Amino acid sequence: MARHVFRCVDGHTAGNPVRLVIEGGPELEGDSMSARRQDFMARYDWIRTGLCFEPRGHDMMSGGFLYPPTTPEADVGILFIETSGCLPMCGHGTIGIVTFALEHGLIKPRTPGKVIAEVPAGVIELDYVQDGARVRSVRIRNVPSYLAQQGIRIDVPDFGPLTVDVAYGGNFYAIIEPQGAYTSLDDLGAARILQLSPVIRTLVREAFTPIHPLDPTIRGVSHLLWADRPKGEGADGRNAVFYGDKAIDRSPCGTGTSARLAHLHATGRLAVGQTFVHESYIGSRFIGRVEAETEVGGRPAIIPSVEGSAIATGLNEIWIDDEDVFAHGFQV
Ligand code: PYC
Repeated sequence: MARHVFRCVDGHTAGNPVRLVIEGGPELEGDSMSARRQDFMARYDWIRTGLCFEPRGHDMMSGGFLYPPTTPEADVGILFIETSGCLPMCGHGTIGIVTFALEHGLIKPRTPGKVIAEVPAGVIELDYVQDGARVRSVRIRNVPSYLAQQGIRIDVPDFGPLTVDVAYGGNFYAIIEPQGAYTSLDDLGAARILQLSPVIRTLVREAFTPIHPLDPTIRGVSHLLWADRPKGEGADGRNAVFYGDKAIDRSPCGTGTSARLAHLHATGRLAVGQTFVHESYIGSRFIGRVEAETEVGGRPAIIPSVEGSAIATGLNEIWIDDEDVFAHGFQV
């Protein structure tokens, strides 16, 4: 019998789960976090499904592992896992992982208040505010984000036509703004979002395959962002981000917010220096900002930043036992 033991700090960022594995992660091969992501997917995906799917996880489960970075400028390397796969970048995950790692002394930043992290999508800078043992907030200066395609027309059965844009913020997002049969998130409701989103994602995938110009392993629309007008006071926009097969992000989604900032900037609706307070489906918030203009592979892009906070909910020792018929998890 083999029992694989994973010691984790569990918690959440703005309501969405973060499971940071602090012991038990596999050794990975590769000379970058992107190459290690490929190695993890090829040899250890059972760890992701075992930790994220039922019975140890649930539809929204998300988390990651810490690794020594492969580049000397970084303090830490991060590998993300989620029900939808092994993401190039995860914003709510980064905020949670860095918060819990700092609180447990697992990252030793060279400059207090700053962490440089190498993630599969690139190198990101994080500013954090610590108050005693608690990390109060983390601001991610994210990878260059850009509008990849505008005006993709699809016809959604039992719903009607939609025109969607695709933007990159660490993952590729199909962004759906209110139009036609989509009047607002509240009119649509969670059950209908979960029913329509996989159908829409398939239609968008049939129409367009984005490929990152600098890292072709990052390709394809993985997530949907239903954009909406703000609901709460002081917010600038609201969203429901769909991922995996059945998840609506409980946080405003860090990479989704980055993609949305790039989308709004590219369409002349958000200037450099402007902030954008983004509300999640449950009303939690991230503060986004367009930090600078840049380019990626010759395309106009922005550097977005996203600020939020996370809280640990407990330590969790999780066993994956080879004799368990559900060792690698299941989805219904
Ligand atoms: O915060 O970037 C994010 C994210 C991706 C998927 C779920 N959350």
